[in-house]
Amino acid sequence: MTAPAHDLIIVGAGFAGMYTTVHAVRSGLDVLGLEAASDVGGTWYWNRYPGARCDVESIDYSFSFDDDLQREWRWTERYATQPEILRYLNHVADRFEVRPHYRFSERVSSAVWDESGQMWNVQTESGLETSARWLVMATGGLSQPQLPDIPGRDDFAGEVLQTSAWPDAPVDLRGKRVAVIGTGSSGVQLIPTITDAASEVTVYQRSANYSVPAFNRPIDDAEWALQQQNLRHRRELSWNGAAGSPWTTQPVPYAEADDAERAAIFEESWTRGGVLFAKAFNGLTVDPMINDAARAFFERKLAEKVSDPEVRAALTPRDHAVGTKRICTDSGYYEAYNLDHVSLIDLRREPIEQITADGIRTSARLREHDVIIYATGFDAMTGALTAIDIRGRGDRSLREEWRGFPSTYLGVALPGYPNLLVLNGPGSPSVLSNMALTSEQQGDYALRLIDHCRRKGYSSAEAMADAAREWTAHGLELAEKTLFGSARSWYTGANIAGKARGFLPYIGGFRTYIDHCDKVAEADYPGFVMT
Ligand code: N01
Repeated sequence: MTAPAHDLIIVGAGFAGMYTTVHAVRSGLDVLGLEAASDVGGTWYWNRYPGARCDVESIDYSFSFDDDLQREWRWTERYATQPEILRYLNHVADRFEVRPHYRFSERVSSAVWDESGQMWNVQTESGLETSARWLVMATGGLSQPQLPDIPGRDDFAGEVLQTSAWPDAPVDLRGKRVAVIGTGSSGVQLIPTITDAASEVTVYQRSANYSVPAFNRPIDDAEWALQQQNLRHRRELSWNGAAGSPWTTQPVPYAEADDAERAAIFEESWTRGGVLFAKAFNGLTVDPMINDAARAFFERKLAEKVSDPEVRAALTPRDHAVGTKRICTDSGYYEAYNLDHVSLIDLRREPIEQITADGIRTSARLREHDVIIYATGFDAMTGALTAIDIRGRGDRSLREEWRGFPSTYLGVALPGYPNLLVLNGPGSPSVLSNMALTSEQQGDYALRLIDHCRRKGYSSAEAMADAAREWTAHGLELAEKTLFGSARSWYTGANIAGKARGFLPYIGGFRTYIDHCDKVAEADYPGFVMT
């Protein structure tokens, strides 16, 4: 029987992959990391578009495992820009000697379980073949870009850009007529940053989104000192919270507040910035009455920002409740539409029919462009895994199985795929939480399971189908009690034609999820078969 080349292969060098690599090496495992990009960074490597920033505060969106790192890395803004986060991840890679364990520019194409050898045989697009007892997929929830299937897409003769694969070299938009397709978080962040350079910006919007200003600001020395002083407490709140950040919903129940109090709480939550608006009242994404009040508040804010009533009407979300698609976090998004050279095309009234060599033809007319920017999102949560030909026990294909809704145990383990551990996978809190901390929890959990098997002399661990079915049903049941399912969002697979529908992340809260995971580990892993 051939022995595996490594104890562990980790795919991906973003937050989760890097964390797991550092700790796997510390625990004495022989680790090979494989990363499609030419360097570390994951999401922050690829999404280099102007305006890209995190919508979780920098002090929270950073690793918590090393006190010296937390003290010594000085964030400069409340919400860090993509270049700053990428610098941070490079610093982490240097500081903890991550790179020597990775092979970069290696995109994994297949992973096949070898039953007799109890190992995964892994191949990359470049032809690299290797193997390991354990395979950890740290491939990210928003890493498989999705380009719309518009007739003539490849006929455009001008420049084509994609927010999720933005070039490293500077892009010069000066004097150009730029089209942007997509108004999710990426489009909303990008659009106000290109209006100075471009001679025309035409935004093609299919659905209006809720966007709340970031209220970003530099962190001065006094604020930094205070953050450092409170860091331990802040981290405790984050680890014990529902979304991996110290923020909680406002304490006053909606039903007990009068109109003036409600208005004040909405205002306060608005100025917290971005996604935190959804935390105005407990139950905001559950109770349609509270949600309607949030919507009315939002619409009043929009009216203050956008002067043209027709544009304002088009920018008003009509098809989903507040917070059921991720709220965008912007800096000057709506205000951009007050500029004469920025126009909004409402695709609900005027759908795109074709892309031609010269531009974009809608049902109304052809508009000529020099550049088209796609900000059209991702095949979220499952796309990066189904892009790889993963074959489990008996040659079963993950890609085929996940044509249906993905069944996972704790979001981490998949029945039929022994020794394959997914970090931030469907059925884990992932994108509903602070990914810096979920990555630590997920990496620790994977390594704890591996350690358990090694100590007990097991060569494989596999989730039982019943355990996965129950966990998945539990997640879906929790989601059904909320308003989330009503939105056509990437959370539910609705943004991808033909994708099975259902709420993909675990919505029961970060702390509750950790407790579930710990309970399973402490009871010696019921729901797993170990051999
Ligand atoms: O992608 P999206 P994203 N014709 O799927 C439109 C995180 N993130 O990259 O809504 C025309 O949200 C689509 O329209 P519709 C964050 O979690 C965070 O912007 O499907 N339009 C939508 O407007 C976020 O939620 C930050 O009707 C088409 C847009 O493209 C997630 O990543 C920044 C179309 C896609 O929006 C994804 O955000 C960036 C078509 N054929 C990303 N197909 C921060 O702020 C799609 N669209 C931290």
